[in-house]
Amino acid sequence: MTSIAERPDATSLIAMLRDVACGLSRSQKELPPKYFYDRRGSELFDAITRLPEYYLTRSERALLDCWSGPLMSVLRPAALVELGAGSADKTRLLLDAMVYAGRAELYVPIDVSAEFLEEAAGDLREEYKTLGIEPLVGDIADPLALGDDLPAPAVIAFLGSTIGNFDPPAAHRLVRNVAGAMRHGDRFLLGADLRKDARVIEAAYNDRDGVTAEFNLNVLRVLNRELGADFDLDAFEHRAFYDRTLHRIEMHLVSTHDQTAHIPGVGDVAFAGGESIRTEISCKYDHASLSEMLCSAGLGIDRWITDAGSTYALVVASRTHGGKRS
Ligand code: SAH
Ligand code: AVI
Repeated sequence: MTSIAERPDATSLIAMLRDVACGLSRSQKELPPKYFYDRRGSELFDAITRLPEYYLTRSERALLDCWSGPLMSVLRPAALVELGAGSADKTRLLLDAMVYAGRAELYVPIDVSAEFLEEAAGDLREEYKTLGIEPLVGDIADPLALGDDLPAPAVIAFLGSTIGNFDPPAAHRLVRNVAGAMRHGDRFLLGADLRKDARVIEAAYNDRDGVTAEFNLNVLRVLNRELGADFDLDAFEHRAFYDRTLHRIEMHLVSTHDQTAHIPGVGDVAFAGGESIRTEISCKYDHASLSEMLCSAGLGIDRWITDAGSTYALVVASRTHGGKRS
């Protein structure tokens, strides 16, 4: 991970080229969801969070509204590290409570969306003058490189149900990385969307205004701009459905007819009519599946907080044995 000023553009382009070549050569073509989030993709995601159908953000915000104060007054963290921070909008509830609790020194938002992160960090510096704000650009799937000088104790937050965008092995790896970076006294704060009526979930990813469809197509716009690809955005359609067995939404871009897209450095990629690219999964959890994942990473659940309808969960976890540094 790097500070914003030193982000490695050439390196990330090579990584993108590799991910795209690899993903589009599979029998089910795939693209990693992290490539949605250029500036426009991050803005579209923020628009999604305000849609009536997209209950996730509202549910998490309601929980944070109630629980940020009580949690922060007990944990009294000196640092808050946030994975996939985005606009850090809901994070302000945590930051306010953390400052009020009296020990706050540092906020470290981590995100792949460099430009958006830089702007969010600038706004936060204006709003929280007494707090250090040190954004890091990086892939949260990589091992967490938190400095030895990170003030203790720290809360590592992973909000928005972004854990759901990682398949189970990758989610397990990510949580193990978090656990590996935690010291005695640090806490992991995870927000996760819970399993529920499939119709409610499907509606959240098929909004009437087509914002999610635009967000989905944005990944092709990113490939066209960054890699010089020639995807015809009018020739792909948004599709999102809930897989009741795997407990996950799958988001696809479906080719409307036989076509070929050219990606310099990758070559020609042929699509049959009706063939799709899977652009995102969004896994939904329950208490058993979350505690199994946390437990296998050496974390135990301290608090399980959910709303009356069990729509969404906030989980506070800590290391069951020791920590990186006491
Ligand atoms: N936490 C915010 C934003 C969620 S959107 C909220 O709860 O509303 C997901 C965020 O994670 C985006 O800002 C996106 O850029 C970031 N993100 C997605 N995949 C990532 C990855 N692999 N590494 C780092 N950031 C990632
Ligand atoms: C960021 N992530 C948790 C969102 C989700 O719900 O999986 C991304 C998203 N995709 C479509 N709508 C929102």
